Amino acid sequence: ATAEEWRSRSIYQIITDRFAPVSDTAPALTSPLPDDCDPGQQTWCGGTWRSIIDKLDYIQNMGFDAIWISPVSRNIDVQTPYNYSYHGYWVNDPTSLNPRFGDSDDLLALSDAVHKRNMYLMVDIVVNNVPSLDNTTSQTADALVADDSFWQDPSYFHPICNIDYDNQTSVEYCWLETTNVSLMDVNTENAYVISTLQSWITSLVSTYSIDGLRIDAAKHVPGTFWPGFCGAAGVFCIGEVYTSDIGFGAEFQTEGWMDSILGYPYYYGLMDAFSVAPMGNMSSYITIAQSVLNSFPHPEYLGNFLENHDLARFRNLTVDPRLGQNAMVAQFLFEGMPVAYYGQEQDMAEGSRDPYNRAALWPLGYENGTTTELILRLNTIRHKMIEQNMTWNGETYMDARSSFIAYTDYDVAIRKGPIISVLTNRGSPTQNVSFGVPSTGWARNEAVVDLLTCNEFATGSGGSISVSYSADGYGGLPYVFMLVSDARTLNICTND
Ligand code: ABC
Ligand code: CA
Repeated sequence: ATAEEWRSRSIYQIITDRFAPVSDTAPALTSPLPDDCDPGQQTWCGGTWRSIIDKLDYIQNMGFDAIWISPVSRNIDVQTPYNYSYHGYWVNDPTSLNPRFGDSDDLLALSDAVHKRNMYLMVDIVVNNVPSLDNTTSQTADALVADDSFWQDPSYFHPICNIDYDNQTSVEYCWLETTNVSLMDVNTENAYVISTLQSWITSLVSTYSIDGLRIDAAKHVPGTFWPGFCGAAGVFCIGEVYTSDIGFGAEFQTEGWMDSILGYPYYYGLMDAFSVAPMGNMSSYITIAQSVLNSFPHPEYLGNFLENHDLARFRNLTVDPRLGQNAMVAQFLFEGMPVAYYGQEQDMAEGSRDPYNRAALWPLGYENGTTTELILRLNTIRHKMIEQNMTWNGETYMDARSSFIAYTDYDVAIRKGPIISVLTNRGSPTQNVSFGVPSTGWARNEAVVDLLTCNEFATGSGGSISVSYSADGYGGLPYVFMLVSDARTLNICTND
C-alpha cells in the first residue's frame, strides 16, 4: 500500500514474542518457556505469528486497522551478554525467517488473517546493522563465519568505529554498538550489498503481501540508499529516525529519502507538556507541533506515538491518568497516524527502559477498561470523519492543518477541520479555573458536543467555548468538540 493509502490508518505496535501467549491454535515453538515472562531475563516468552492471529479481534475491537510486528528474519540464536534475541533485531540472515516466530506458512496465515479484516501488515526490517559476538575489525571475517551470517565477506561492512552523534557521517558509517553484542555497520554503498538487499525486500514484500515497512535505524544509513530500497519494496516506508531535531527528521521527506518517519520530534513535544507531572511545558508542545507542521511536507504520514520498545512506558513516567488521556487525544487527533505500543491500552506501567518496557501482555488479560475505551473512541472519531469526508470551511479532517486557536501556559485548543480538541496538563486535582476559547470559528449559539463524554454545550458570544476545571469534579479532562449536527451525521453520541 502507498503512503496515501496508509495515512488514514491507525497502527498497533507488537513485539511478537510478548503480545500473545501460546495456545491450542498457536503451539509453543520455543523451549524452554519461562513460567512467567520476566522481561529482565531478556529471553523468549513464546509469542508467535500464530498467537497474534488469536488476538486480532482484541486489536480490531479497539479500532486499529494495521499492525506493526517485530522483524521477521532469522537472528543469531545464542546466548549473549544481553541474553537472547527475543526482540528480533539481531538479524544475521535477512533471507530466512525466524523459526522462533514460526515458518513461512505461519507468516502467510498471519498476513491472510490481517487482510481478511481489511487491516494492513507492517513489518519491521533491519538493514543498517548485523550482530556479532566479536568486536574487532581484524576478526570480523571470523565473526561472520562463527555467527553463521548471511554476509560472509568483511567488505560488506564498514570498519569498526564508535558513533559520534554530533557528526552525521559518523552516525552513518560507524557501528551502533561496539561492545557485548556488536552491531557491525553494513556497507550500504557496496553495489552487491545494495542489489542483494533490494532483491530481498522485493521478494519478502511480495511473498507475504506486506503493506508497509518500519525501517530500523533509518538515520544510520545515507539517505540516498533509501529511494532504491523503498522503490524495490514498492510499499509505504516509515523510518525510525530517533531524534528531536525537526529539521533533520523532515529531510527524509523533503529530500525524498522515504515516505515518512516515526514522530520522534512530536513525541518530545508531547513529553514536554504531558509527561511526569501536571503543569508541564505546554508552550514547548505548541512550538514543536507547529514546527512539525511547518517542516514536513506530509505531516499526515508521520507515526505518532507516546511510547515504544526503546522508550519508557508513558505510565511509568507519569502516574496521573488525566495527563495520559490528554496526551492520547494529542497522539490520535493530530496530523499523522496513531501508533500505539501494545500495552499502552492497558496502562502498562512496568518499564522505564529496555528490556523492562517489553513485558508480556497476557498476564494483564485483554480486558476492556477506561483506556481501551478511550482508544476505541479516538479511533472511531478519526476514522468516521475520514471515511465520510467530513469538511469544515471546505476542508476535510485530513487536509485541514491543525491550528492552535487558543492557549495558556497549561491549556490549548486545537482546531483540525470539523473538531476542536481542548487539552490541558493540569492533571487530576480540580482547579478553580476555566479555559476560554474566544473564537472557535463556529457561530454563536451553536449546539456542540464533547465526543468523549457526549455532553452537549452551546457556543457563547462570538462563537466562544469555555471549559471549567473546577467544581464539577472532572479535573483536567480533555475535550473533543464537534457540532451536534456533524456528530449526528457520523452517528457518534446519538444513542440517547
Ligand atoms: C541491548 C540490550 C539493552 C542494552 C543495550 C545497550 O543493548 O537489550 O538492554 O541497554 C536492538 C534491541 C535492543 C538491544 C539493541 C542492541 O538491539 O531491541 O534490546 O539493546 O543490541 C533501533 C530499534 C532498537 C534496536 C536497534 C538495533 C535499533 O528500535 O530496538 O535495538 O537494531 C539509537 C539508534 C536507534 C536504535 C536505538 C536503540 O539507539 O539511533 O536506531 N533503535 C540518542 C541518539 C539516537 C539513539 C538514542 C538511544 O540516543 O541520537 O540515535 O538511538 O540510544 C533526544 C535527541 C536524540 C537522543 C535522545 C536520547 O535525546 O534528539 O538524538 O537519541 O533529545
Ligand atoms: Ca550505517
